[in-house]
Amino acid sequence: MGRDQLRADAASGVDQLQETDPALHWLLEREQRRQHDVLAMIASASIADASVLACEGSASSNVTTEGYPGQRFHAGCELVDQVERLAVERAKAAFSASYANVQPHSGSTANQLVMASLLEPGDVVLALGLDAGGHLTHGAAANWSGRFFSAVHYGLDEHGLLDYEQVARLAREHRPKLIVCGASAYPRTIDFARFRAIADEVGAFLLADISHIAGLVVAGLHPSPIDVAHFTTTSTYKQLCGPRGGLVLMGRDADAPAPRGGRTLSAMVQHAVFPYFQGTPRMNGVAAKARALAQVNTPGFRALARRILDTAGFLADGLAERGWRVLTGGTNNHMVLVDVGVRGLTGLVAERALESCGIIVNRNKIQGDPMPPTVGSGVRFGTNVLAQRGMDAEAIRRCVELVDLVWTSLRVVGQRDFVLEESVRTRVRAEVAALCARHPLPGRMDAPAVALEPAPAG
Ligand code: DSN
Repeated sequence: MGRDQLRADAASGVDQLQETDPALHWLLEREQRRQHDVLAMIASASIADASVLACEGSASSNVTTEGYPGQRFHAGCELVDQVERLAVERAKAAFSASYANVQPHSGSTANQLVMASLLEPGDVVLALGLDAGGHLTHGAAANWSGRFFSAVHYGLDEHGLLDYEQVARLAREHRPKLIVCGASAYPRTIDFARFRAIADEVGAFLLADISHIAGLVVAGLHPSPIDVAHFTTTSTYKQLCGPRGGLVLMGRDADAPAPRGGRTLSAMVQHAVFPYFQGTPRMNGVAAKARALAQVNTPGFRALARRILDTAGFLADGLAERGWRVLTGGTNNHMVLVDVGVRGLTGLVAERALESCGIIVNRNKIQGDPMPPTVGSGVRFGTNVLAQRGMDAEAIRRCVELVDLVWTSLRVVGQRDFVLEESVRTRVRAEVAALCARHPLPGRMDAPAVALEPAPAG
């Protein structure tokens, strides 16, 4: 088998798909083109480059195994063992962590396995409420975590900022076994040290879910929770430009004792991933994580993270200048939250109108929102992909103008529908296409990463 088997198989796979399943090929091809042609501002998304996607599509997908490198339950794992070791080392290096587990299938799974191994059913969990920007897996009523644990939720103050006084008060009152910090819709810096002080005061563990801000953390543009929280979880596809998947990371508490079983906390997590929660890992996903984790450890990624932050600032300022109510008055991360309800729109109408013009955002509940979650009064913007496109202040100013043009041109019909003149739609679509063409998606994230181990032969 030649050295270029990976490339040959990938190319012949696409040819085969096109020949034998043209309907599916057409859909996938169109999806790829769609991503090139729209202005995507989904805060929880980024673009995995071709090298990450090549790992995802590699033959390591065919390896069935269980367990960890050197301790598998199937033969034939010599090479995927090295892949997983590489991913673990790169995760530890990227986050300056002393422990990393790269097998979780998603960020949600990472949260579940930490919570379910640490807690007993009915234990109290204190976390940010869903309406205030928290995540489903942080004890929301609609989620498994809200059913199995007794969830108490903290919220935001009158300025839309995390209310640490309330966190402390609720912690003293309810004595949670676990406090969760981290958010899905919060545009400001999270004070992990303050959360840890509260957790220590009441004898709780602290879990920091940094799925949204992991890239900023790696780049040193947001404080890191690794040595502050007992556990840090993240998904790998949001700001790490990696594949669908999750990580559990630990710092100085990795060797602290777990509440039961005579294990350390890191051994507890290791056991929780396998055999407690997951069986066979997705070795192609682990390979893709290894690739993405190498990319984030480069100057190119740090420059991208800086651009993510800068573009979010431009976006927030631009929207505010045009009279849109930007929650908290701005942003310190990649996210901009806008209350569109105060100007007579719903989140759903605002989202759909933009989508009809090739601008992709998502509606969001905001504090005190009278609308149901399927409608919402807010819109959440994120700048990961705009930054990956290399957009500067001028390009972001154009994005703001287009968003403003769509929102101020539409006529709202109830909570869900709207009328937008075809001439506006056509004009915005053309300008979106021109912007996307001027700022194409990156074919690759950065220069080739330095391999940690083992050195590739030859
Ligand atoms: N947690 C969801 C979000 O923030 O959009 C999906 O990852």
